[in-house]
Amino acid sequence: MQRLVIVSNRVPAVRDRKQPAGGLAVALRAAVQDHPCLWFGWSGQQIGGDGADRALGVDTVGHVTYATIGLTHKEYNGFYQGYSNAVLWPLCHYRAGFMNYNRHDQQVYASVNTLFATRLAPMLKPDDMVWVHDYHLFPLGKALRDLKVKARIGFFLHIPFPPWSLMRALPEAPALMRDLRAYDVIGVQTEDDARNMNEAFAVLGIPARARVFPIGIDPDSFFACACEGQNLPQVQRLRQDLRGLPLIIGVDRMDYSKGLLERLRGYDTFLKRYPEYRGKVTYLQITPVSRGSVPEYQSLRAELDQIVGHINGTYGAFDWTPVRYLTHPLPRELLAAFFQLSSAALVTPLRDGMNLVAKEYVAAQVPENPGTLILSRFAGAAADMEDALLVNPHDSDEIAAALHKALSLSGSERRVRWERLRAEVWRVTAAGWARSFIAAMSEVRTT
Ligand code: GDG
Repeated sequence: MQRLVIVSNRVPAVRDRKQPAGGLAVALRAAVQDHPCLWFGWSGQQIGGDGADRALGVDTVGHVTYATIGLTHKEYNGFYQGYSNAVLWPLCHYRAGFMNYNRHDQQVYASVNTLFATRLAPMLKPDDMVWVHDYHLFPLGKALRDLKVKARIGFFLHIPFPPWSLMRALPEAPALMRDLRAYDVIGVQTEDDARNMNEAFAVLGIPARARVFPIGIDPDSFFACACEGQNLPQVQRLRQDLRGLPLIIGVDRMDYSKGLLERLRGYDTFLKRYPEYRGKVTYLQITPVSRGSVPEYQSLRAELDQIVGHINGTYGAFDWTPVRYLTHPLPRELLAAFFQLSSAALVTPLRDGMNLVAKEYVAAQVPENPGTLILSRFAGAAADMEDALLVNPHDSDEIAAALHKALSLSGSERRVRWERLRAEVWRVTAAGWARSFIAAMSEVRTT
């Protein structure tokens, strides 16, 4: 059995290695169960000094070996906060105006990729399948090839890939595209992303390489989690509090790509335009703070605080809070149970590679009384979830109208929409995603 080597910026924290907490770790669980596996990446720790004597942390759980290194403060700032999160992230989410570009951070980004390659290469065997994840590591494949690594190397981009006319705002874009030639397989989330990336390759005279591998969730385990969670005391308290009135839910990292301000404006418009819902509906927005030291994220938080205060101050009553707004994460089981309790979910990113919350919301519903998904047309998930109420997340009137529709649909209309969405969420799963990417890597001939 060939070994799978996963490389991602973050590696599941030690406490999560038996039961991964979420995101990438959950999606890859199926893959790591089928193969002996080495998982390499950043430990999440910042280390002092210049990193010359940094240690490799090694920990084995079952048949997965986790190997991690720390990053110096300079590397953390330039590679992670700087070039990855303040240049590549906004650009790939079509927000070139939010780019905070400087050459120093770009050099640190390149050097951390070289560092990853230098520490990983000695651990690799020629018949390994190396699977590199996401925008932090665009040049890693090339850095590994420079070190004469012969193993198969694949790359999956979790976030969108913009059109070349936008991507070329990045001074290194042509070099980045050329570096991608080092990968044997390149995967993206949607047809749009593949077309954009392949057009960029074409401009540079590089053969089209990007293929579509949409990511999914583990819907059976998420549904089980949502059902088990119904017995949690917090869920029972929320249910009592609601007194049978509908709950609308939103769950997103605090990120400008998620369309949170626009969504709250949509809810504001909803309460303005449909006053009969005042006091008759509650919106719960769970928004764990993320990347809190990047300036754009700090100003987003201030604006969110302001608009939530505005809505609650304008429409609230002594016994009714229109928006319940949390900025800390909740346990997965509670989240899943809250999804099941909600009549509608607002998933309205301005851009999103896929958006797993949309799929989790569908997976959590019970067939007798499913809730309604309101989904942005600009989430990758929208490509295969046309039975959601699709909205333009910039249009607060459309969000308001969708909320009104979601809360007025008959039981049979909700069930018809949900059953089609359900089929889709069970068709494209995390396990299937991992299996098809690994199958594509296995098909590559090695010399
Ligand atoms: C990137 C791409 C792509 C959120 N709050 C809590 C919590 N979460 C969980 C959700 C979901 C995950 O985090 C978020 O996944 P998304 O897909 O929605 O978004 P990103 O984090 O931006 O992920 C995205 C994804 O990669 C996979 O390829 O779909 O487009 O941007 O699972 O439930 N989990 C817990 N508490 C919270 O408060 N436990």
